Amino acid sequence: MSLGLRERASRVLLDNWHGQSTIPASGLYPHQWSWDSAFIALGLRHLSPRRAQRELESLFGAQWPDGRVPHIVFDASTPADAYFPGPAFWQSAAVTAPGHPATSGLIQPPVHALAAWETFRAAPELARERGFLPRLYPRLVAWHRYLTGRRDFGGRGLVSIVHPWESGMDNSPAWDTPLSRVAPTTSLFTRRDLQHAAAGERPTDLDYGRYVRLAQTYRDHGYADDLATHAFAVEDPLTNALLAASEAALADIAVELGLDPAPHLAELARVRDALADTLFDGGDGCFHARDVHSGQPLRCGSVAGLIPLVVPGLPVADALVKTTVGPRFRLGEIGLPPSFDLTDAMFEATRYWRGPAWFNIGWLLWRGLRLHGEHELAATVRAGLLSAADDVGFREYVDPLTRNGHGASDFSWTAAVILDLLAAA
Ligand code: 2M8
Repeated sequence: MSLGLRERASRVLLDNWHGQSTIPASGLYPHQWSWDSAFIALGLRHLSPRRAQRELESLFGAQWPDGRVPHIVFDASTPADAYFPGPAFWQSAAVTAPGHPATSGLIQPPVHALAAWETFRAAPELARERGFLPRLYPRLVAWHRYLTGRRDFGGRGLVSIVHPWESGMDNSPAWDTPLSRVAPTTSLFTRRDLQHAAAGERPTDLDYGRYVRLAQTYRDHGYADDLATHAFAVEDPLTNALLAASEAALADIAVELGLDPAPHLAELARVRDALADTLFDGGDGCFHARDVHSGQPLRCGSVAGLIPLVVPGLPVADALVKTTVGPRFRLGEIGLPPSFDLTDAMFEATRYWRGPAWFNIGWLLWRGLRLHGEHELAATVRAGLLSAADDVGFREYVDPLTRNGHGASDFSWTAAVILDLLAAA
C-alpha cells in the first residue's frame, strides 16, 4: 500500500505547485494559504526540500510591516474573481509597501516555526547553503511578536483571534455564540465556494454574511488591532497551543544559529502556563476557547480543545489523552479525529468543521501523542489516517463514522501530512 500512496500523494503536491508556493486545491482554493503552507512544507520536505523551503519563504515574503503573516497570499496570475473575498475586497495595498503581494488582512494559526524547523532538519546542508534559517528566523520572531504584542486582547498572555477564519476551523460550533452577535453584511457578494463544493458541506449563507461583515469592519479600520472595533474576539486553544509549540521550535532554530534559546523557552513556558491556567477545564478534561467580550468560556466540544497536546511539558496531557479516547472523540477506536464531539446534537458528520475528520488535525494529535509517550495510540491514529487516504484519496475531510471522503479532492495538506506519516514509519 505505502509505495502507491506515496506516489499518489507526491503527485498531488506536484500538481498543486504554482511556481513559488502550493495552492490548497484547484478550484476551491486557488491561492496560497498560511497554515496550509506550513503543513505542505512538512510533506514537501520529503519530496523536494528546496521547494519546502521556498514554500515558507514565499509566504513570509508577504509578511506585513507589523509582523502579521496574512492568511491568504493572492496569486497574481489567477483571475481576481476566482475566490471570494479576493484582493479587491481586502485592499491590502493601503497598509503594505508598494510592490507587496496582494494579501488578506487576517491571520491563521502559527504552526510555521515548527514547519520551518522540520523543513531544516530534512536537509540541513542545503538549508545552510541557502541561508534558509538565517533569513527566516527574524521573520518568525516578528510574527510571534505581532501575535503576543498586538493580539493579547484579554490581557492574560494569550493570543486572541478576531475572525472565525483566523482559527482555521471556520464554522466550528465553538464560534456560534460570539458569531451570533454579529450582524450579517448588507453588501451584495457572490460565494465562489459553492461553485466547487456542496452547500450542505460548507458554512451557511448566514455564516458567510457574518464573516464578510467582520472582515469589512477590520479592513475599514485599517486593520488596526483595537478590541473596541472587533465584535468577535476569542482566545483559541489551538492557536495558542501552536504558538507554544512553535516557540519550542524557535528555541531549536536559535541553537542552530548560535543564538540564545532561553527567550524562546521562556515564551514557551509562559504561553503553556497561561493556556493551562486559563483555558483548561479539569471537569471535562478539555481546553475551551474564551470569549474576550463576555469573559465566558465557550464550553463546546471542538477538537481544538485537544490540540494543546502538541505543547512540550503540558501538565494536563494525561487528562487530554483520556478525552481523546472517551466517547466524545473515540480516537482509539476509529483512528480518525472528529472535529467535533460525536455525542453532541450539533455534530454534523459531513459539514466542514462541525464534525468531519481532517488530516492536519490528525497529524497534530499524532505528533502530540508521541510527544507525551502515547505511542500505541499515536500508531492507531497514523494507521487510521493512512488507511483513510488510501481508501478515499486525498480528500479535504472525511466522515469519521462512515470514512467516506468529502470536500475538495487532491487537497494539498492531506497529501503532505500523509507523506510525512509515511516517512515516519
Ligand atoms: C478554509 O478556509 C477558507 C477561508 O480562509 C475558506 O473556507 O475559503 C479552512 O478550512 C482553512 O483552515 C484553510 O486554511 C482554507 C484553505 O484550505 O480553507
